[in-house]
Amino acid sequence: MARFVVVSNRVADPRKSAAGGLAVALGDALSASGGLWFGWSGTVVEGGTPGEGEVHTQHAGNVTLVTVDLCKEDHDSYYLGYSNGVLWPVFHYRLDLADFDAGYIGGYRRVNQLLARKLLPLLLPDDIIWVHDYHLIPMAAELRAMGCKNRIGFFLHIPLPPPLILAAVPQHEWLIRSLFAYDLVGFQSQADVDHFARYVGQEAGAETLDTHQFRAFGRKVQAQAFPIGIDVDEFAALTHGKDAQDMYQHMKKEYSRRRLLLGVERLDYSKGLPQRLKAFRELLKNYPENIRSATLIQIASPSREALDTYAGLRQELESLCGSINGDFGGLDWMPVRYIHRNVARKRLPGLYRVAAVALVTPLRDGMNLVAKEFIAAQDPADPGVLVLSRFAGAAEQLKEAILVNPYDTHGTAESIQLALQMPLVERQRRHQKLLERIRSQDIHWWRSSFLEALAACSPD
Ligand code: GDG
Repeated sequence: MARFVVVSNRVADPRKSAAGGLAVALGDALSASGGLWFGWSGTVVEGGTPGEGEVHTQHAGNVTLVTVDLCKEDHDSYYLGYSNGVLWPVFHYRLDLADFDAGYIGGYRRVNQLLARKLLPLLLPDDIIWVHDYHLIPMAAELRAMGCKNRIGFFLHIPLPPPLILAAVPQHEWLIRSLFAYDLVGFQSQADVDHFARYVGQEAGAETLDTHQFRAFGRKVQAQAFPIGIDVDEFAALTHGKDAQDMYQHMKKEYSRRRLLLGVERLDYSKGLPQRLKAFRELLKNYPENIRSATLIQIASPSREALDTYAGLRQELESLCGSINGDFGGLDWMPVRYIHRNVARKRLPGLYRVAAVALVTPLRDGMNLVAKEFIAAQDPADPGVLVLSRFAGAAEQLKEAILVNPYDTHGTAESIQLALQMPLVERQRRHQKLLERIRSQDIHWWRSSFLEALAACSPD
């Protein structure tokens, strides 16, 4: 059995329960073959040399975790600058928020080269390599330039925008050319694959060899959708665990006379939080029967706080929550409970289960795992309702959710009202279908279908 190597910006210790479904699923695959997980250590070295970084090795069972430190200059240009100041906003269709500083690309290339240089000597000839996400798009090209002949796959966790949006990135051609150094490129949704196909057709004159295969830049690549899932059984077990049960009982008692609406995400502008709060305000205005009877709990866990756009968003949210609570709240009830903190993973399912409605309304999202976690945590006998943005990758699969356009404040408020009023039989019918869907394409399916497709790729 070939050894499995995962390369991602951050490396998680798969033995830690806080690691989350993706880390556990990759960890399972790594343990099965004995493998290597490689990436940035998370350490930023003040005053270090650009393009250099100390390597750390740890062993977790038969999995080796190898991480590399970054100096401040590399971290700022590779991580804050190019990855999260250019690629994240543009790939989420937010050209207005991109910071096209010409200096960032140098750091992005330098760190990809550094990581490739440190990884190369650790590789065995038969290793199968799986690279993750937008931080590392040129990783295979860098490895190939150093002589690596291994099979290499890539998965993009965020959306790929349409060609005319992608073309706003000054290095768009170089980025897409870099993808052709992989054997297999996986996307979250069919829409992303369609954007890739259109881009390579229009901008690179690619020849489509079959539904999934494209030839351009003198190389062949396979591009396919592999919608990421969750570990449904693990999440259901977590739901019945002590921490989640305690949370459930506590919230059930505290909100015995109210219906709970719930939002859970990293505080990120892709998640549509201001739009959601405005829709909730519209709900209270148009359907005053919800005053005193519906409460929105919004968890917005801190994320990328070193970037100005995130600090601005935080202020906007605090001000919106304040104005809704001021306009509609009373001494005995506040409409919004906004929590800018991380909630322990073991407690989250209890919160999902107590909610009558989950609001998952990103403006754009690669997949959105919160939508799937909410479904997995429900009581099938009395399930809550999922209100889901049509712009989340998950909307391609989760057709039985109430799909909304988050830019349409009035329409979203109407849909939330519909969700609050939905009869039990209809809730059960929808939940059953949704559960079937997240079960049939869970995280294990995602991992094995990607790896099978990668193993089946014919050498170029
Ligand atoms: C990227 C793509 C794609 C959130 N708040 C807390 C917390 N979370 C957990 C959720 C969920 C995860 O974080 C978020 O996953 P999402 O998929 O919703 O979003 P991103 O972080 O943007 O992830 C996305 C994903 O990659 C996978 O490919 O679906 O489209 O953007 O698991 O539960 N967890 C804890 N406390 C919190 O406060 N413990």
